[in-house]
Amino acid sequence: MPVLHFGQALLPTGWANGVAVHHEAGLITRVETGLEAAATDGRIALPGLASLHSHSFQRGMAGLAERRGQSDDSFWTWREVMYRFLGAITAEDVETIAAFAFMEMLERGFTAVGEFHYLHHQPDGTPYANPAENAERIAAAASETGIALTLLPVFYAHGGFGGQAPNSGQRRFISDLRGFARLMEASGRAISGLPQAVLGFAPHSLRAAMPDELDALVAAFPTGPAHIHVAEQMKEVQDCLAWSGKRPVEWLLANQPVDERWCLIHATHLTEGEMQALARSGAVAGLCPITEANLGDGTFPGMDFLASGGRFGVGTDSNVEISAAGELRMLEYSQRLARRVRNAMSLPGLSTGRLLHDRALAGGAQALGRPMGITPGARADFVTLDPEAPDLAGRDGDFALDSYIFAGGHALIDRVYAAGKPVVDRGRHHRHEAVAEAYRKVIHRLAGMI
Ligand code: NGQ
Ligand code: ZN
Repeated sequence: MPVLHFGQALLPTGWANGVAVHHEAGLITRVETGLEAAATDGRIALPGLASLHSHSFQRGMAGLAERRGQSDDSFWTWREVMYRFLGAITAEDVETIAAFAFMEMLERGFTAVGEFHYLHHQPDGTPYANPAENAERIAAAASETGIALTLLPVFYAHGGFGGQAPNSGQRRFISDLRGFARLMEASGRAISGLPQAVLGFAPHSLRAAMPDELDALVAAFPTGPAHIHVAEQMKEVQDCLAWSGKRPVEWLLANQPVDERWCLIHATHLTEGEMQALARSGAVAGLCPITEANLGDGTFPGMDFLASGGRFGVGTDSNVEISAAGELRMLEYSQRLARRVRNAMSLPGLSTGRLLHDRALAGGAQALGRPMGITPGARADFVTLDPEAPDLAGRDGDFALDSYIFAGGHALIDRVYAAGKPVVDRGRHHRHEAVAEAYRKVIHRLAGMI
């Protein structure tokens, strides 16, 4: 049975020295600790984290929406740019861009992704002959790069609260319940060749799915992860109040069986009562700190949510910047800035990096419906740090983890293993050149479309 040795590793029970991890068919079978230092190569191993929320195609427009328009720019004007960009993307492009985004995730601390996939149809809105055409492309990108895929096909039927008609920018997303059932079936086939892939489903938002449709979806798909965007923007809160008399998270908690299988993406704007009820539900708050900052969404009440026992994970969402350490750092800094304190997402005596990393690992695993961490049964996914990096000189354990998250970032990543195989060495994916070259060609063509 193959075995990997690490000088130090972060296990569910804490840091251990002299670690041997046995694995078979991509899964961890046994973890030994306390081995002689000479048996290991001194590297520090972390469990790979989940990017629990990604729209991989948006990686291709990173940097193209940072120019101020004629009126006040907002999330909604960014969305117009995004719709223009996706108008020109072919199925081949979907695969090329996803491969690049997944490769970067692996190079930067993520070994699993939740792809919130809504780009279902051709640019003019006509369905592909295969409803899972683009889902197959995403699965192929996961296969090429080695990332663990949780595919979340998105149900998107309306353009706004109360069943408003979709606009032309949304025509690639739209299905009714029957079309979505076909899409789910075909998506299951699309990922069937990928070991360890998971299928969930995702109503896009309360804007895009009506109450009776949500009920039908929950009845039709009773198991697996359920994700939804909610309460990201104040306009959404106001529109939801006007439509239903309730705020989005309040409405969802009152009208759907929100429990551990659910992941509420963003959940930025919460009253104290909503925040506590969300924490009690056991659902994961899917925070996307870098994207939320980029889009001007607002600040999630992280400190209070943590104190209430709430579960959270992180996602790279728009993929404007892909970095596991960066997401955790942005989350922490958003709280420091808003509350004017230090070590906000932490507990007395604990390392902040450690708390963020442990909680994001657990929340990400729950939201993606897969065991994660350096423990038997989980995929053999490891992110190792370069012990020679100046930022890590004389540091180990939580000081090394804090130095990675708050100082060196992903530049400290050395080798990354996915399902037991080394896919990144000295910070570079083994397919980096080919994946980047294909991406460069596509982006060159698409950049002219905005
Ligand atoms: C999305 N992204 O589906 O890509 C959304 C924007 C929307 C984020 N919410 C579109 N960050 O919510 O209508
Ligand atoms: Zn999103």
